[in-house]
Parts: sequence; C-alpha cells; structure tokens
Amino acid sequence: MKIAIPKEIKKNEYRVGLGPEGAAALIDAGHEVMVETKAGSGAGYNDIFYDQAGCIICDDRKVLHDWAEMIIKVKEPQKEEVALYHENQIIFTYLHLAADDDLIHGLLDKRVEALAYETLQLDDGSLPCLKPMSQIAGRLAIQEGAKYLEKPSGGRGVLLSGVPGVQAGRVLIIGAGMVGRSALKIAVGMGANVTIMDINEGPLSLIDEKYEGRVQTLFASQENVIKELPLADMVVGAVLIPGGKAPTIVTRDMLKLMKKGSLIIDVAVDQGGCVETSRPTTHEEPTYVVDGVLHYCVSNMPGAVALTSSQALSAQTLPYIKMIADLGLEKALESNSALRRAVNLSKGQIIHPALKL
Ligand code: PYR
Repeated sequence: MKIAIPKEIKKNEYRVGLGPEGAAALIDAGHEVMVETKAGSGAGYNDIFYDQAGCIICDDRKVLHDWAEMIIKVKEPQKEEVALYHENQIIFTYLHLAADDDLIHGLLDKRVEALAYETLQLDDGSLPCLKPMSQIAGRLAIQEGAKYLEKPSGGRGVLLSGVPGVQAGRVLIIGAGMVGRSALKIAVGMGANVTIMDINEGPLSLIDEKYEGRVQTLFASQENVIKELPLADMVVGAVLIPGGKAPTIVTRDMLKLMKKGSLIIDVAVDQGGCVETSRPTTHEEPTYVVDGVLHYCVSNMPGAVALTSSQALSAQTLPYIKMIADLGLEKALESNSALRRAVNLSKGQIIHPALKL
C-alpha cells in the first residue's frame, strides 16, 4: 500500500504520525512510505532518518496527498488538508468529529474512509490508541497547572505542594478514566491535596485502595461538584464519552463558586469540553479568564512533548496501520472488531454511533 506521513499543520503541533522505525517496518513488509519534508523534525526525527529507513521524502504536499492510499497523521485534519484528500483515501488520525460539524461535512464531501484513533476500541472497552495521549495529557495537566497557579502566570499564587506549616494546593479531578488517573498520579506525587470524582464506583474503589485513603474519592453528582468547586485551586476536566461530545459538568453559573485566580484545565476540550466556558486554545496562547477563573484549554496538549508523544503514539498505532496495509481496509475491518469501531465515516456516510449532525 502507498502510505503517506504529512507534516502536521495545526498550530504548535510538533508530533509526527509515525516515526522512522515504524516506517521501516512498513517498508520491510513491502509497502511504500512517503514522508513530507520536515514532518518529523519537531519530534527529533530529521528527514535523514526517514531516508535511511527507505522512505520517499517529498516536499510537495499535493503530490504526497495525490499519491497516497492511506494518510497517517496525528491531529484532526485542518481545512487545507481536507482540500487535498480524494475519494476512498484512508485517513487514520485523531478526528474528534463530535465537536466539529464542519469537519464532518468536509470529510463526507470528500468520501474518504475516516478512521479515528480515539474510537479504536477493544472488546473490553479500552482505547489503545487514545491511551498514551490520555496518559500524557493527564500528567501534563498537573505539570502545566502547577505553573499556571503561579502569580506571574495569572494564578492565585499557590504552590501545589504547599510547604511545612502551609496547606498544599487543592486539586479537583473530574473523571477517573485514563486522563484523570494520570493527573492523579502526578498531583499526589507533587504533594497536592486531591479529590477525584467519577460516576462509577469501580475506579473510585481502586483509587481508594491504591492510595490508601490519601485521596478523597467522590461520586460525580451535581451536589458534590457544587460542594467541591469553592475549595479547589485547580480543576481538571477529564470526562470522556468515546467518540461522543463531552457532557457539561461545570456550567458558567458554577464559576461564581470558584476562587478568583483558580484554574480550570479542560482536557476534554477536543470533544467539546466538560466546562461550559471552555474553548480550544493553543500552546502559544494557552489561557484566558472568565469570571476571574483562569482557563487552560489547549486542544493538543501532548504536542508540547512531541518526542515522548510521537514514540508513544507510533507504538500503539503501528500494528493497526500495518494490519490495514497488509490486508487492505475491507479485510482488516472484517478481521478486527477494534478497528471496525475506529471507522467514523465511510463512503460519504456517518458510521460511528456516537456521531450525529
Ligand atoms: C491529542 O493528543 O492531541 C489528541 O487529540 C488525543
């Protein structure tokens, strides 16, 4: 199969869809791989690495897109990219379509086969191609959040760990899935005072046992959210409905309950956000203030650590990329139920059940 790896063009996106080692594995299996010039440079892979792996290096985006049967990316396609797609082309990337009707229309019009990493789901419900980025975004949420609680960054001047004799910062994590548990690990490690909420008792029990009571676990009822918001220095939005729009947990009205200079990090912003006042931001301008509450809603958080992220992503996606390339899309989908769930759009139709226009 002819497989292309374009350079990401979303603002401040430094990751690459597949590293040179992954590309070499595809070439060894008899496929052709074309890589756009500088596609990997933000992640530490200069063109020479891809060249040595046997890839074709191409500096013309149109030629690359015309040539490719499958495009391997990281972020949801930008308008300029959609314009280059052609019918039946396989687009395998994060898509986040639930929050972007324009992108759905654009891809439907192009009649591409749109497969999303974030809805590739095993029979046990886990999401192997979303998992590494959820782990990274969750960990980063606390690393970044600690900085944005500092006064010069617009925060209320709280040191997350506290110091002897002074209370530690309070972190409220909404959602105990992969993002929430990853944030929890770092927040506890930094010595913060942490509460984590979920609608399910299962993950809360596991957390209670693992952290031996050092973490407060609560059901994510509206009553509990309202009680906890006034106490928090930092709120991490970590809610996910696979493939669907995130539910609103913190409404605009609830912001009034929060302290001035406190911080919301809405990791769910890609899927529309779980805070009513969230809107996507960039690494260049990550924050804005609503009702005295700092909002950090960067929609590609793992792009900041492109080296780690690109390696972690490639490791998970390569087996599925190879399966599609080796068998062809139709047979690969027949043989693998997880991959079938990755299909969001096909032949001009919406396929994923969590999507609607
Ligand atoms: C990201 O890592 O940016 C995703 O979209 C999951």
